[in-house]
Amino acid sequence: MTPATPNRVEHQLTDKGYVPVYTTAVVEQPWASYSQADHDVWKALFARQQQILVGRASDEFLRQQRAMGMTPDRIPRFDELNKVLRAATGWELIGVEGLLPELTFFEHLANRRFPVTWWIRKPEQLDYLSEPDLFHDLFGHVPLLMNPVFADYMAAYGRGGVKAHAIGPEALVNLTRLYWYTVEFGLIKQDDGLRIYGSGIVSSKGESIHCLESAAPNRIGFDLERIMRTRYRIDTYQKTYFVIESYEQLMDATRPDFTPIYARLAQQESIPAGSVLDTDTVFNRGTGEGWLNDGDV
Ligand code: HBI
Ligand code: FE
Repeated sequence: MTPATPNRVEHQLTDKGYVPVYTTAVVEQPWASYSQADHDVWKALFARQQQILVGRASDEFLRQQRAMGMTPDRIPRFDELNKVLRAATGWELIGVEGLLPELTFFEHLANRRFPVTWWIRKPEQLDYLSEPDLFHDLFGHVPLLMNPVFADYMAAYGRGGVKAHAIGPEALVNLTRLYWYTVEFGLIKQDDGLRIYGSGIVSSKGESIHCLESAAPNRIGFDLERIMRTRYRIDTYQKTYFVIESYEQLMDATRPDFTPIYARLAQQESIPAGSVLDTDTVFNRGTGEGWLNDGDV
C-alpha cells in the first residue's frame, strides 16, 4: 500500500503568527450546521463591535455594512450577501477552510472572489484567535467590497499579487506590507477626524480603541513606497498606522506597474515598525509606550 502522502501543511505568517495553511478547496457555507452557540458568538462580537465602532469606523464602512443587510441576529448567509455584493461591485464571497496559499489567495482576489472562512471562533476565543475566522473575514473585510473604488483596489491588489509571486519573495514581502498597512490596519482621514477602515482593526475590540486613542502609536500619512519598506507586528498592536486621504488614493497608488518599484525597494533598507522618518507626514508621533523591541516582521 503506498504510504499516505505526508501531511505537509505549509505555514502562513498572519497577524497572529504562523498558522497552518489549509487546502485550497472552496467549500459551500454549511449554514444549517451552525449551532446556536455559533450564532451567539456572531451576535456577541457583532453587537460589541457595532457599539465600539460608532465614531471610530469610517462612515463608508458603517454605511456599507448597513447597505448589505448584515445584522447581529444570526450568521449571514453567503448566498444572500452575494446577491447584493455582485450587483454592487461584481465581487462574491466563497467559503474556504482558512488561510490559503498566497498565490491561490491572490488569484481569487484578482477574479473578485473574497475567500471567507466558513467556521466561527468558539466562545472562549472571543478576544483572541490564531487565524482569521468567519467574523474577521465577513464582518471585517466584506463591507468595503461594496465600495466600487475599494473593490477595484482589492482586485488590482490580487492582480499585483499574482505578478509579485512570479517576481519573487522580496516583492511578495513588499506587497504584503501594503496589504497589512491598508486592508488590515489602515486608517482614513475624514473631516471629523481619523477613522478606521482596516479589517484587522474593525474586527478587534482592543485595537479599535487603541489605534485612535492611545498615545503609543505613530500615525503617518500614506506613502506607497515608505509602506512597502516598513516592517510590521504580528503579535501586538501596530506601532504605526498609515492614514489615507481617500479610497481613491489607494486605487491611484496601485495603477503604475510595480516592477520598477520592487527593483528600487530591493536596494533600500527595510524600515522598523516604530520608526518615524523626516520625510513622513506625521499626524501623531507615538510615545512608544508598551512597545516590544524585537519581533518586527
Ligand atoms: N488566505 N483565506 C485567506 N485569507 C487571507 O486573508 C489570506 C490568505 N492567504 C494569504 C494572506 N491572506 C496574506 O499572506 C496576504 O498578505 C496575501
Ligand atoms: Fe484579513
